Amino acid sequence: MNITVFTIFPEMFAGPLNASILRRAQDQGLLGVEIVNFRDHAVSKHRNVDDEPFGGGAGMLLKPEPIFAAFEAIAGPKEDYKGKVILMSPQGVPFTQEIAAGLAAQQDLAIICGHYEGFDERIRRLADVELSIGDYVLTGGELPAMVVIDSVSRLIPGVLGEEESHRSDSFSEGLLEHPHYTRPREFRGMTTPDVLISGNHEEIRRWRRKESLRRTWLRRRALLETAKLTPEDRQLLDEIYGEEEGDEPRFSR
Ligand code: 4F9
Repeated sequence: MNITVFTIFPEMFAGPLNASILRRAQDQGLLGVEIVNFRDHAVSKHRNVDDEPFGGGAGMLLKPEPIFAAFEAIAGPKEDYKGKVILMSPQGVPFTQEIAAGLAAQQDLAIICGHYEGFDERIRRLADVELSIGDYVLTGGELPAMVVIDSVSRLIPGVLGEEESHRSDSFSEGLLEHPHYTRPREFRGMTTPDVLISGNHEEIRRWRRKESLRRTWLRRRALLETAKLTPEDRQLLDEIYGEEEGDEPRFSR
């Protein structure tokens, strides 16, 4: 996959792209990332990328020309671009694992990062999809773009190793993960559940599924309404309702 990012802060991307799995994916030729500074495509004398809003008001807005010029110089006319163009914005569709999986099937992605107090409305015409990573305001779309790059890249076949990819992730099943334990078996008086030491793989599987359901019930109840639940899951949930009776959800929304 090739990802082209349009930003006025290219230096922000160096850290995340040069560590760990994303670095390895690029070295293996599975992922290519091109960071384009759209200030380089500004034509005005001072290479302005922002201007005052028509109608007045505080703050500056990103101008359309540098972003359109940068996109067309790198990717060609929008009509001919084969990939998906993503605009990071707090007004976008909430980004989910399902959207990440859809994007991972693309050969090319372009990501436009807004900055400052906002952007000219006409910039939206370049985008196929506008994505938000959550309901908080950031200084710009750069960190959200890196979140999208990270979550999409790890879904490209071959990017995760055997071991890494066999883990069932939180959300890919629509549930939170069960608790995990490693050595030492006892740490500062805190013990590991006996079932995990038992060697009984069927009991371990059932315990993990139940604790995954319990975590989801206690922390993110709404996820259970959309999760794919088997008859066994419903039975496990009945046990959990009994065990957790009267408990207010901890960390729930
Ligand atoms: C973008 C916040 C995507 C959340 C961009 C300020 C943003 C954002 N998700 N906030 N610029």
